[in-house]
Amino acid sequence: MKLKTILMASTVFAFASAANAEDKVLNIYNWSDYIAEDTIEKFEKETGIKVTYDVFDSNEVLEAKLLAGNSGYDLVVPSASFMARQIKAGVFQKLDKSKLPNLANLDAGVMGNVATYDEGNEHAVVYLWGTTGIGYNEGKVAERLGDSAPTDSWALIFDKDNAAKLADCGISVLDAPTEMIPAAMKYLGIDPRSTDPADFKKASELFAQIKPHIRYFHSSQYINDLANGDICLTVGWSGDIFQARDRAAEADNGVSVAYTIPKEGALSWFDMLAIPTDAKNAENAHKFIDFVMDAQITADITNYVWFSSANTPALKLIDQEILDDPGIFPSDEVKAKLWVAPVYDARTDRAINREWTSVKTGQ
Ligand code: SPD
Repeated sequence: MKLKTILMASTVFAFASAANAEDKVLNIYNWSDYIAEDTIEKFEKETGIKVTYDVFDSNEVLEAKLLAGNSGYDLVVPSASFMARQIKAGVFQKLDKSKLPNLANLDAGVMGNVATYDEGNEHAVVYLWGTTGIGYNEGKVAERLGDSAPTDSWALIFDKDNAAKLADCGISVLDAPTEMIPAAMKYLGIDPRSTDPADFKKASELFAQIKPHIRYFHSSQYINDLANGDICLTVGWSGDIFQARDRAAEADNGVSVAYTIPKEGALSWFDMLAIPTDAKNAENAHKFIDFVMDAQITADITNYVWFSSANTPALKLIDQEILDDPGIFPSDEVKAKLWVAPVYDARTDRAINREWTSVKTGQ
């Protein structure tokens, strides 16, 4: 073989290897504290795909990246109500279900519920679901409000006298307008799914009363703060509060954390695995989706992050303590009081965000 031919052949080979190396990557953008500690490692070992894993703690942040385009992510995890309008904006590609044999593991009822956000479940599958409720430090709340503290009610935070008494031990709320404003509406007896800006206003007026007692608005810091006793009350996501309880128990620091789904009702939500239209590694994203829909992998995730799974065979592999906890797998009676988020159109989204900004800035 002539030297030129050999050189050309080796160049082609080098290019092919480089392309293959590039193909073996996957860029994931997921919620913080939302995966087992060994999930990524196991996936990389099984597939040889190298994962870059970034985290966020707000649907709004994820949405801004997706709508700007070229996020660089191959797999993201929007909540279903946000995903619905992102699908309309053309942000996600349809899934190739022939590459997802483990789809059969997902509960048909839950997939039916999320089909109201994604007709035919064409663009996404359920990752985990949960509720937005109240986490609190049992000792500090009892010290300040006594044994009859309304720990089963939104009154624990939205009653301004209660909030005032708990202010010194620290109150935080999620920085999530489409969750906090409806929770306040529910406490006021207004339909939490209402999209009437006048109802948002009533909720923001209620928040104005307790605002002086709120230490901060943040959607992930509360896990450690609750575990360490640095705050005593938070509105947060179910599994996060249980993680705080777990961290406190591990630290053996005398902090006892509890989670309550208020008796008035609470938001239940579904976080979805979806592939952006401009994903460069969609094939690998499909492999990851199928990997986490494996019963053992998804059970390992729930056993670590304490959020609920919609994977039927995984239920046999989830710790009994988690299955039996009504804060994670609520009874039918409690489920009947949960609401799911409406899809806010651009106008109502602006209105709810405006009220939230006014709550946070006091203007
Ligand atoms: N730490 C993980 C929290 C995941 C919460 N998902 C948010 C759902 C909001 N509707």
